[in-house]
Amino acid sequence: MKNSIEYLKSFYRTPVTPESFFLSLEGIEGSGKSTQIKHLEKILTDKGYRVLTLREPGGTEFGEKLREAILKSSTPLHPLAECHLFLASRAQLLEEKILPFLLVPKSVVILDRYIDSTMAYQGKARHLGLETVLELHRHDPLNLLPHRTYFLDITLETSLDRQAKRGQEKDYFESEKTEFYANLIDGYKEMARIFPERILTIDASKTPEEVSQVMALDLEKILA
Ligand code: T5A
Repeated sequence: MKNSIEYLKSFYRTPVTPESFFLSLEGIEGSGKSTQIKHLEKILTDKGYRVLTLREPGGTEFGEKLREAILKSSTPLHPLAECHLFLASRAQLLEEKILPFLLVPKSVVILDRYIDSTMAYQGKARHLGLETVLELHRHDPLNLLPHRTYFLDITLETSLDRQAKRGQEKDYFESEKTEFYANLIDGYKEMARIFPERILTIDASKTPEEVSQVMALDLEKILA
C-alpha cells in the first residue's frame, strides 16, 4: 500500500509560478475554515497580494449547480457517483479560475476544501480507498497540489457543539453517524502522514486568534 501511494504521489505537482501561492484549508464541519480564511485574506492583502478565495464544491457556475445537487440530494448517492461529482466541480474550478489566477504576479488562491476532503470523505469515510481517489486525481489538471494545506483538527464533539450553536439545518453530510466522522478524522490524519511536507495540522479547538497566529507564523515561511 505504501509503495503504491508513493508511486501515485509521483504524478502530482505544485504550481511553479514565481511569487504566486496556492493554499487550502481542510477539516470536518465547524473546524473554522471560513473563520480562518477571513484572517488569511487580511494578512495577505496587507502584504500586497491579490487574493482569490474559492470554495469546494462550487466556485464556478457549473460547480455551484453540482454543489446544490450533492448537498441537497434527498437520495443517498453511490460513493463513486459522489466522488465523480466533486471531481467534476474541481476540474472546472482549476481550469476556469485557479490556474489563470496563479499566472497573475503576487497572487494567492485560498481554497476552502480541496483534494484532501475527497480523500477523507469519499476515500476513507465512504470506503472508496485512498489509493482509488489518488488514482482518480493523477491526470492534469486534477494533479495540482497546493503549496500549503492547513488541516484544522477538532474532535467530533467540538464539531457538534459548534454546529448546534450555529443552529442551521443539517445538510447531506452533517446527518452522518459517528462512525463516518471517526473515519473522516482518521482519513485527514492519514493524509497528513502521506503529505507531511504540504499539510500542517493545527489544533483548531483553540480560540480563533490562537489558530490564526499559528497560520500567520507558518505563512511567513511559505511566502519567504
Ligand atoms: N465534501 C467536500 C466532500 O465530501 N468531498 C469533497 O471533495 C469536498 C470538496 C461541503 C461538504 O462537502 C463535503 C464536505 C462537506 O460536508 P460546506 O457547507 O462547504 O459543505 O461545509 P463546511 O466546509 O464543513 O463548512 P462549515 O461552515 O461547517 O465549516 P467551517 O467553515 O470549517 O467552519 P466556520 O468557520 O463556519 O465555523 C463554524 C462555527 O464555529 C465557530 C464559528 O463562529 C461558527 O459559528 N468557530 C469557532 N468557535 C470557537 N473556537 C474557534 N476556534 C472557532 N472557529 C470557528
